[in-house]
Amino acid sequence: MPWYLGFDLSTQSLTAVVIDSDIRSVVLEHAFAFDRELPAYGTHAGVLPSGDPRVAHAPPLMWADALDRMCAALRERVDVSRIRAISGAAQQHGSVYLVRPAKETLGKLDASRSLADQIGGMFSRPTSPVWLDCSTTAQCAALTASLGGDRAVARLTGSRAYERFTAAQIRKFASQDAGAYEATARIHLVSSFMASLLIGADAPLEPADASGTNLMGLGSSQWLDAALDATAPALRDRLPPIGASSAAVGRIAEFWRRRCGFGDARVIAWTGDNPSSLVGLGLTRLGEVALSLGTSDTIFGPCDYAAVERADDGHVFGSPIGGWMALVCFANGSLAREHVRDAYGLDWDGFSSLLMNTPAGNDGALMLPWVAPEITPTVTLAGIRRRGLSASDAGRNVRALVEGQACAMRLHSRWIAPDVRAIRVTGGASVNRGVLQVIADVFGADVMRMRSSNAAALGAAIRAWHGDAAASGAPIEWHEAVARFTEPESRVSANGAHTSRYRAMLKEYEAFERECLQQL
Ligand code: XUL
Repeated sequence: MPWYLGFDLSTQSLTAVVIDSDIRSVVLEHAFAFDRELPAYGTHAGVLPSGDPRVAHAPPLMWADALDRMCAALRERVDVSRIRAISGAAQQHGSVYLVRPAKETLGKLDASRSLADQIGGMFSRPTSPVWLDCSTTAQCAALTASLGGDRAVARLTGSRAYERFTAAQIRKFASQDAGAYEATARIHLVSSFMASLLIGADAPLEPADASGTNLMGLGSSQWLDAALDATAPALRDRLPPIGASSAAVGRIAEFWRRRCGFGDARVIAWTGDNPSSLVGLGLTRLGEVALSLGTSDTIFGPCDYAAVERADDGHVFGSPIGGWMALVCFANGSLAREHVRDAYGLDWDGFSSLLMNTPAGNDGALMLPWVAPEITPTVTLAGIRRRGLSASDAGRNVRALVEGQACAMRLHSRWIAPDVRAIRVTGGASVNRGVLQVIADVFGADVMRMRSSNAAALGAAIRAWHGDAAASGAPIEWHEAVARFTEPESRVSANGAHTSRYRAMLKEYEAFERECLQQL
C-alpha cells in the first residue's frame, strides 16, 4: 500500500493528489485558491495588480505559505507518514531570486513556526515574474540578435525568444536592477524553488521545465554558454544544475517531518505543469495529443527532435518521460472564459446553457479572445476583437469566445498534430461538455475526458512513484506507471455537419486574425 504525493502549484491555486500505487487509485485530491485562502498577499487570479498590463508578478512567499498550509491540511486528512515519495509540478517560466543558497535559510527552520514567518529574508527580489508577463519584448530582441535570429534561437533552445521565458526576464532584472542582481546567489524556476523548500536545500532543475528558459540546449539538456552570456553576467553560477527528470533530489527536510508528521519521503525533481500533465494524461506515445484548459490553454504531445524545425508557433521542450514534447500556449484560456462569464453576469451553468442554445458556426460571428495580452499569436496590446457580433448579445458572445479559442488552437497546433483523431483533455474547463463539443467539432476528433481534471498534480504523484521505484532499484516502465490512472472516463465525438461548417470558419478566422495582427 505505498502512497505517493503530487503537488501542482499553478497560477491560481495549489492542488495535492495522493495515490496508492498498488491499487492504482487516487486516495485524496485537495486544492485551494490563493486569492481566497491567502488574501493578505493581495493577488487577483494569483497575480499581483500592476499599473502596466504587460507586467505580471506573484509573491514567492505566498507559494511557500501555500505549501505550508497544504501540508497541514494533508496531515488532517490522511496519514502522511505513509507517503513514500513526493514530486510536483509548477507554472512554467516564472523565476525566484534568492540572496543566498537555500540551505542557509532552510537548513535552520523552527518547526513550531510557520514557513512564511521564517523565510521572508531569503529573497533578493520580493516578487517573481510569472508566465503572464509580456514586458520583455526589447530583451527578446536583444537575445535574438546576439544568438543569430529567431530560427537560430529556436534550433538551439527549442523556442524562439519569448517574453515570458526566463532568459528575457533575467536580462530585464539584471539590467534594470543591477544591484539586486549582484546580490542574487540563486535563481530558481518555480518548480525547483518548491522542491528546494521541501528538501531544505537548493534542488536541481530537470530538462522539461529548464527548456522553458531559452537558456538550455535542447540537444544537450544542459545550460548553453552562448545563451547565458547573452542574458546576464555570471549567470551560470546563479542557476541550479540540470539533472534527470526522474532523479531523486533529496529527502523531505526535518522541518516538514516535525511540523506535519511526514516520514522519510524521497523528493523527486519537480517539473513544469504542462510536462507533468503529459504524464497525468498518459501520453507516452508519439502522435498522442492533449489539451489543458486551465488559466492558460495549452495543447501538447510527445514529439521527436525534428519538430523544432516546424515549431514556429510554439515550443519544443524536453519531456519528463525522455525525448521531447511539443507545446503551444494560449494566455487567454480560463482568464478569457471567466472574463466573458462575468461580463454577462453569468455563472458556469448560465454560460453553458447559452453555449448549448446557440448554433454551431454562430451565423458567421467571430471573436478574437484577447482579453489579456496573448502569447499565440503574440499580441501585447490586449482587447477583444469582434466581427459580425454585437457586444450586447450574451449568447452569441459566449459561443464566439469558445469557437474563437478552439479555432486558434486548431490553427496554431497544425505543426504538432496535422491530422488528430483523439484529444485527451484536462483542466478546470474540461468539466464543461459544451466546450468539449465545440473542440471536438472544430478538430473533427474525439475528445476524451479523464477521471481527474487535475492531470498536473496526478502526473506529479505518478512521477513520484516512477522516480522512487528507479531510486529503489526496481524501475517501472512509463506505460505501466500511467495505466489505469489515465483511462478516459467519457468521450465526446465530433458532429460531422458541424466539422464541415467549422472547416470554412477556420479560413475566415485565420483571415480575421491576420487582418487584426496587421493593424497592431
Ligand atoms: C506554458 C505556459 C503556461 C504555464 C501555466 O508555456 O506558459 O501554460 O505553464 O501555468
